Amino acid sequence: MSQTEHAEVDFASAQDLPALHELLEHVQMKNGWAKPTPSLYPQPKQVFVPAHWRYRDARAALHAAGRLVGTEWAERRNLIMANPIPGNDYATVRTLVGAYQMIKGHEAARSHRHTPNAMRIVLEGAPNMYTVVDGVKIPMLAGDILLTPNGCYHGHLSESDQEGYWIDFLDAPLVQHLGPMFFEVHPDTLERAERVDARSPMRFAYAEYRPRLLESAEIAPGVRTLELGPPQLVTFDRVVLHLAAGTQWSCARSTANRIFTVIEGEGVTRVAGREFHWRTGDMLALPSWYEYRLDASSDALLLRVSDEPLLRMLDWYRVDGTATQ
Ligand code: GTQ
Ligand code: FE2
Repeated sequence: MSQTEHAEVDFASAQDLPALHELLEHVQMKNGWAKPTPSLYPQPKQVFVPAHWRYRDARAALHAAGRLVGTEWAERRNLIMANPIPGNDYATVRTLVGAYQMIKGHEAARSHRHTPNAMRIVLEGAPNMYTVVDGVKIPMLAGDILLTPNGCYHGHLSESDQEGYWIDFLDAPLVQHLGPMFFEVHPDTLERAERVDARSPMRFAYAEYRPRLLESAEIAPGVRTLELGPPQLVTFDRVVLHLAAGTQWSCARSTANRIFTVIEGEGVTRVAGREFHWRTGDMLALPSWYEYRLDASSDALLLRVSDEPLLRMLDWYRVDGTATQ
C-alpha cells in the first residue's frame, strides 16, 4: 500500500443497498442495520450446555496417565472438563475451567505462576501432601479448599506413598477472552519450602468449614450454605452447600456461571429436561440462564464455584430476569 491505504470510495455512486454494502467492504466497515446476527438481544443466549463428569472415569484415566505422563515434562497431569459444545476444548463454563489433577506418591509438579486465579478442592489427599504457595507448604487433606491467586507461585508435592487427586478451578477462559495472560515457571523448578502452614489464609480446611456449615441456619428447608472467604478471589467465589437427605432445592436462573463439585453424598440435578445422577467427586457445569433443581438422595455436601462476584462488580448480576442486585 502507498500512503493512502485504499483508493477513495465513491459512496455517492451507490444506487441501492446491496451496492452500498459492497462498497463498505473497501473501507472495512459493516452495516449495523442488516446484520445477519443481532448484536443486542432481549436476554442471554447461552451456548454452553449443562454437563456432568464422573470422578470414577476421571480417576481411572488419571491413574492410567500416571504410567504414561510424567511431571518432568508435563506442566500438570490434568484432565480438562471442556464443555461439550462444538469448537470448545477448554472452558467448562464461559469464564471458568474445571480440571481433575493427580500426582503420584513422592512426585512433584513444578512451581509456576500465572495471571489466572486458581483454586483446588482435594478429593484424595494425605497429611504429607502439599501445595507449595509462595514458599509455604500447605497441607492437602480430603475436602480442603486451597487458593492460588493471580501471581502467586505454586507447585504440588507428595511426600506420601499415596496418589493425590483433586479438582482445579481457574478463570483462565476469562483471561483468554480479555487478553492479559502471563505465565512463568519458577527458576528452581519446585520452589524450595521448609515451613508447613496448616493455618495459611490460602487454605479452607474441611475439618473447619464442615462443622461451621452444619451449624449455620437453613436458607430453605434442608438447605444450608456457607460462603468461604475472606480471602476472596476477584473473579470467582466458593460456597459450600449442605442438602439434607430428601431435600429438593429449585434454583432460579441467573447470569452467574457455576461449576458444582460433590464433596459427599449422592443425588440428582435436573436441568433442561436432563437428569444428572451424581456422587462423591463428580463435577457439574451449570451455565448461566438455566434453572435447575438439586435433589439429594443422601445427605450431600457440594461446592459451588461461580463467577457471581465478577458479574456483581460489573453490575450484570441478575436473577430470573429481575434487576436483583
Ligand atoms: O495446578 O497449577 O488444572 O496451572 C491447570 C493449570 C492446574 C496448576 C490446572 C494450572 C494448574
Ligand atoms: Fe497453575
